[in-house]
Amino acid sequence: MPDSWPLSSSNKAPQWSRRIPEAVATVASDPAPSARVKQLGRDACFDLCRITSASPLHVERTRYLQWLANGRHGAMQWMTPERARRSSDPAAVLPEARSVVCVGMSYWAGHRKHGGPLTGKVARYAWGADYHTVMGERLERLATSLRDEFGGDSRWYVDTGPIMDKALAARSGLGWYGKNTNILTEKFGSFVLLGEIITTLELQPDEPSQKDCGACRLCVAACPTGALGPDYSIDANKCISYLTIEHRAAIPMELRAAVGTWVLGCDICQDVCPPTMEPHLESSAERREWAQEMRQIVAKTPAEVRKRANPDRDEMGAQSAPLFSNGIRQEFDLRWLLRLTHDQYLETFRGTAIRRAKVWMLRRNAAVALGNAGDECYVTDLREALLGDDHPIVRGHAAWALGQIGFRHGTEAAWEALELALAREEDEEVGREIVVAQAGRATFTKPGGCADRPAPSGRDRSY
Ligand code: B12
Ligand code: SF4
Ligand code: SF4
Repeated sequence: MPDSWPLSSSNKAPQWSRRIPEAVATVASDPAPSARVKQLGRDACFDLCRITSASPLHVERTRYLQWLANGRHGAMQWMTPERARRSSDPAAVLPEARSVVCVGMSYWAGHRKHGGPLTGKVARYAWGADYHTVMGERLERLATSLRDEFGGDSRWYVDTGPIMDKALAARSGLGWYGKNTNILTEKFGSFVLLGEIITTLELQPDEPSQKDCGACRLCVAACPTGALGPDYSIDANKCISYLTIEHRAAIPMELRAAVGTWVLGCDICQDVCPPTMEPHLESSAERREWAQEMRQIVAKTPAEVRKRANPDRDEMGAQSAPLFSNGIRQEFDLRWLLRLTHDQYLETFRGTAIRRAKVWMLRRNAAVALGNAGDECYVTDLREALLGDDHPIVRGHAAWALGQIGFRHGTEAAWEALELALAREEDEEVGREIVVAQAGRATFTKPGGCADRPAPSGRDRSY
């Protein structure tokens, strides 16, 4: 029990809060406990805390089922109609549920510092410690405080179970649905991770936000794979985040060029979002610089967003310091990643959200990024992966990357490596990848190379 109790002059919790049986604890009619709940949310180090009822999310359920029926979930087999039904009803996980306390934690950790062509980019949410752990500890603390002060029963989630984090957050007014399909908040934009406590306490619900994206559709225009529809929906099959983290197979060939040098997740549709970036742009010079960068991204300029002038000025998000207490990993040396061993993987990524991707997937992603970086100096590394990696998908993607480099520069060593590998390769699928990669050779007519030559599958968004 904390020292101060806002409703009681005696600084003690009212006795009724302890005597009320768990399932029927009600504090709804008096708005003060809701205010106290939010205070407890702040005490538990959440940046945002709002309340919604535990009633089912009918509209969202219908949209979710439709989304699944359209196959938008790709190969995320765990996303089933049954799960959609459960996820859209808090009572499915706690039958006596009355309210949901929605929380948000900003994960802004400063502007991205671009390390150059040899590095692969990591999405911001994974720059530090695993948010499931950091937020999980805080949710546990908040749930305990709620039980201690008001009684009741509860369950908490932070992307850890069948519950629609975004839909609940939107209904609580914590933020609103953006066309990039993330929840945008007034203070931190969409760089906010979400969690919630489903509780039997009956609390005064907050109103949803009245905000929306209006006529803006920058994220839709900027997404390099065309994954975002104009109707607030995403096709996960095309999303780089899905392809690099969730997709446990070969990345479709026609999407590889668009993946660029992302090796884990993607932030493009948030980086271009004005309400997301505005809170983090502190001077008019920064705003101008951002606007210029965004114009480049939307125009699909292949150049990396340039390094910012004064990276040290960047600040952490309000309550997110523990996420980054062991340092920030926003990019990886691609050569290192391409050779990543299981031991290195376990050691380097212990306690991070990066572990969601398997070790071979990170090597696969590194191969794609090296192919897209397209520099001849990577041929030796890719050759080694093509001839020696124990995972066929990594070998196949190394072949693709060599084909990209060969096509761009006419690098003889790239063609030789492919030829040698074809003679040795026993896996049929890898053999096919090699043959496709070799096809670029026939169309290469300019020995000596031309760095400006577009990649064969290009950055065309017509797929
Ligand atoms: C599956 C999943 C993914 C999938 C699918 C993404 C998606 N947008 O659903 C993939 C792998 C692609 C993904 C990627 C990312 N994810 Co994710 N992901 C999830 C997860 C586990 C489930 C989401 C889900 O149920 N999707 C299914 C669809 C049907 O749900 P939906 O988007 O809510 O669909 C709604 C809209 O389409 C809307 N809608 C449809 N029509 C209309 C019309 C109007 C007018 C309106 C308003 C709405 C609307 O209604 C639908 C139903 O509510 C959640 C955690 C959770 N348990 O909720 C995290 C979660 C959504 N992810 C998160 C993050 C951080 C990311 C990434 C940013 C990571 C990264 N940088 O790489 C990217 C963002 C990509 C993107 N643009 O969305 C955060 C988002 C936080 C936030 N502020 O919104 C979540 C909430 C995790 C968390 N607890 O913080 N993710
Ligand atoms: S995360 Fe990247 S690929 Fe996915 S929708 Fe956003 S911009 Fe497109
Ligand atoms: S970029 Fe524009 S359309 Fe997309 S989420 Fe942000 S405000 Fe909405």
